[in-house]
Amino acid sequence: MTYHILKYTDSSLPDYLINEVKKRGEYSEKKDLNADELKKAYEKTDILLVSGGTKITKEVYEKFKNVKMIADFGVGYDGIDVNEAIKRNIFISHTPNVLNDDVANTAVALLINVTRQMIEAHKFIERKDWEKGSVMPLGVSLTGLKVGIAGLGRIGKAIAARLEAFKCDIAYFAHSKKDVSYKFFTSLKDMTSWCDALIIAMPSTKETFHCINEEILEKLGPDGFLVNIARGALVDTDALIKALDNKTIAGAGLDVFEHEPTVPQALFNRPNVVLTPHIGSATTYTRMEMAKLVLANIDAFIAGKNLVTKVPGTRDA
Ligand code: 8YV
Repeated sequence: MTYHILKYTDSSLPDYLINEVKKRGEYSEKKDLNADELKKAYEKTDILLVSGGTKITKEVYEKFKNVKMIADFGVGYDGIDVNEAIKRNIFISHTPNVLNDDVANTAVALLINVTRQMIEAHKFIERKDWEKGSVMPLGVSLTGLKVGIAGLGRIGKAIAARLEAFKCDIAYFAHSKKDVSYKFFTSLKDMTSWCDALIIAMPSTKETFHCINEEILEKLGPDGFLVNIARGALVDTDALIKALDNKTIAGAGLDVFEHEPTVPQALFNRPNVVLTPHIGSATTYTRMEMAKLVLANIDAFIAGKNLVTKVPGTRDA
């Protein structure tokens, strides 16, 4: 049988992945289809190629009557209505583990950037402030810095492992205690009161929506830094902007935003804010590993085998 595979994300996917997918069936991209072609695609698509954050709601399932598999190029599947997929007996794969290192590296890079004012330091030189005899304000050392990691899953653990090398004092917030020696908090509020830097590494769910709100930012306090490499929806952006305006917190390093690719102008040009465009996993190596895992999952589906990395709770072969 010929499989019909549709790229249903606006994010760019590696050429390698696209070329390999083309060898496995008839491939098209939503953005290239006119209304008529899209209608046909709704009828015949077997496999939807999506990426972290792509919205697959009940209405989308209603349109794609014959979809059998959703292959997510990403670890996060917050945009996918997983329960609806389970009801409809649809396979879903994602790409856990292979991106842990690079996402964790991004978190640490953002933490160093905000605490050591790297972007501001770069601008300081370009403005010739150094030449004119100005002095940069002192930075904050990672040595002994109390870092709270919200969510100690695969990526949270990789972040913690790196922070050990920086001699940080590490804590984590999770629902259950893990087999690690870091301080354990069952309350995000309590951990935030304790820490100097809060790193968000939790999945985005209904329960975690805007969990970083005005109250949490107040607990973080005027010497506290926020780093988010998870999902924009975890942070109440308006509350964050207010906290930055009022110096309620010291600064923020953000790789993810509520309405990507739009980033509120109010976050721009702040010496204590570092912004990156969702590049956590964006290295040649990791994107290739993610591509290979997507293909291994598609191949397992085609061969009628269990997926290699299915989304928890979804069906087996
Ligand atoms: C990717 C991600 O940027 O893994 C995820 O959940 O958000 C990222 O790794 C994304 O899936 C690629 O567009």
